[in-house]
Amino acid sequence: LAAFADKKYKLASSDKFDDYMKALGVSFVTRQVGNNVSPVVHLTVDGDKYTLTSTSTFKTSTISFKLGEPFEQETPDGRKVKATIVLEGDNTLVETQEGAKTTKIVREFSANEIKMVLTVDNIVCTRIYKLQE
Ligand code: DKA
Repeated sequence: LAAFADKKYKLASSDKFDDYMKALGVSFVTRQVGNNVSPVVHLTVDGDKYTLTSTSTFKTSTISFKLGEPFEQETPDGRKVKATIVLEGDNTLVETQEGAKTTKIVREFSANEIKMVLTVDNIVCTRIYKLQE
């Protein structure tokens, strides 16, 4: 995963994100903002410590974690969840968020993009972040 660190990826496409947010009870106003911002994602790796930062005009949110170690996360819309992130293969981070609902967030890194797949209930949302040149 270190190969993808220190690069910036910007949201380029998003499918079913409004449905995903609705299923999580995100308010109308916050959904409008969420639907209209293109965050920039940035990963840093320091030994066994990973930091994922998402920056947008709405909010900057940062999570720091070690693989497989549960941590408290506040989502950009303000939910507090218990999260665990594991590495699958050598380029995919799989996050489980436990809160009022359980959410799975898969981030697959490749040379040109991060493919993010977010699942809650029966809703599968796909967001593609493209490498910023
Ligand atoms: C992303 O990082 C999406 C993360 C999902 C956050 C839940 C809802 C946020 C509402 C603004 O691309």
